[in-house]
Amino acid sequence: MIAKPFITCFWTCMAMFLLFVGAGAAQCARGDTCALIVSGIAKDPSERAAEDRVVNELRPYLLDKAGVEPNRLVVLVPEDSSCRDSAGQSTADNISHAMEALAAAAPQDRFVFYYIGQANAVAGKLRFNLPGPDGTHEDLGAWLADVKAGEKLVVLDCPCAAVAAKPLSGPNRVIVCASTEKQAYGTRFGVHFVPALARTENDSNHDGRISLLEAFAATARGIEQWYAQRQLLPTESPCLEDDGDGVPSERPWRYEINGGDGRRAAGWFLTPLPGGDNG
Ligand SMILES: [Ca+2]
Ligand SMILES: [Ca+2]
Repeated sequence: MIAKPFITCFWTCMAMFLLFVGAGAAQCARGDTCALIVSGIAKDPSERAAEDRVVNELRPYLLDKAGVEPNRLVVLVPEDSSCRDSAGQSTADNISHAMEALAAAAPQDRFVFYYIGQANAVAGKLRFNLPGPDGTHEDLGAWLADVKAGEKLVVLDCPCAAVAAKPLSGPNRVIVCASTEKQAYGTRFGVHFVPALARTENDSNHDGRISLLEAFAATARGIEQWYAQRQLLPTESPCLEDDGDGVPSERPWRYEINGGDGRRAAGWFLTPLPGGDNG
């Protein structure tokens, strides 16, 4: 008789194998978007539930609205996530494998990395709190360097996120941080940001599409109002870096007046044009 733990382990390994084969088998075609969603450890069940809601909303947005092919989207979550049945486990090793599988994207492609979960800053390094060993922003930087997609969007929906803004910044990159370097509390960024990506009233320049910058601006307003309504001092100040100098701005929507960050995000759309062009 075969022991039950062996059978469980066998099917777990098979599921992981199929996940990564699926991710790697059909690499991005011309002008496509590849995406990796990683949910790290949550500090309590209510934070876990909030993170799962964001993952559960972001995944269909990417598949249905942004036109990401199912085999070009990888979702990794911890064991205690309610999304676990349809996702791999978010260990540093699995993130590395997923990045490798998606790395062969063409220069015309775009890559989206979204981290949501706990993190902390130790000795100037942002540490993503993952099941098993933590990952650092240095690990993420090395993985990103191998991704050949020409445009990269990195969303760090976690405490102390801006610690990673400078080391991860670069040409053709938009780095979205849910918090400044000193803000060490859990973030609510994704709860506002993911719905904002699809909310038509956020099309503030009335061009028929919601840019990354428009969604970011709506998110910053939503977070400010959330704290004001509860008469709480905000513990998170979202900021965005896209001009390559490594210094993020908390008001990137003022780029036409102030210069600096915001211009690239204003031209970044996750939803393709009717003809399929991302431009
Ligand atoms: Ca618009
Ligand atoms: Ca900047």
